Amino acid sequence: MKPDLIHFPRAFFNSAHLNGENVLHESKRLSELAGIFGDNMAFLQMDGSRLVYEVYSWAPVPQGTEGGLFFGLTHLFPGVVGDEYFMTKGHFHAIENRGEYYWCIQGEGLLLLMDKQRETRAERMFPGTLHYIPGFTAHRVVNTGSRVLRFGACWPSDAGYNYDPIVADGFSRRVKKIGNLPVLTSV
Ligand code: PAN
Ligand code: ZN
Repeated sequence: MKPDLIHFPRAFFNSAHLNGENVLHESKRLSELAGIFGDNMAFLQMDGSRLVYEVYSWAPVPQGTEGGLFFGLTHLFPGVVGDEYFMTKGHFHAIENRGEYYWCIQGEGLLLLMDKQRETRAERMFPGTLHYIPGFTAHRVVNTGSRVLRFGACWPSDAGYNYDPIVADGFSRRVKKIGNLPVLTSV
């Protein structure tokens, strides 16, 4: 007998969930984001166990495989540290020329994109927006709304992460809540 050629799917995705074999779940709490926000006094007064974001990522091939793709779903919670909105840590890719797609599923925010010359621009995110992140570009998402911001991502399986330049120097712009509105400020 021939083996069955019709397989059950290996992963499942909808706007709020990503499940399947080899789906990793990571939680990022405030205490793990020390040094990322501008107002350290405000940071130290907050509960470090507060959840800032969760990432589900599906690795159908081993990390580092050339030619494969990874898929992710991030839930970024609303909040501020001082007057700065909650945001992801942000990174360049370890193989710097690797690009990525993000798309917004729920909520509202800004995608910060910083090139190697530290020029930062932002793209508005709201349900249905699709964002192409070119290589050599650090990327960070900021939740400027009052609901959970959910976004999808797809990136090469050999891209990796380089957080070091962000931990050392941050982005060249911050997103602050000023008069209840998001403002892109220079640092
Ligand atoms: C995303 C991010 C995810 C969390 O999957 O890793 O949104 O952001 P940080 O990694 O900056 O904490 C991605 O960009 N992968 O390449
Ligand atoms: Zn990335």
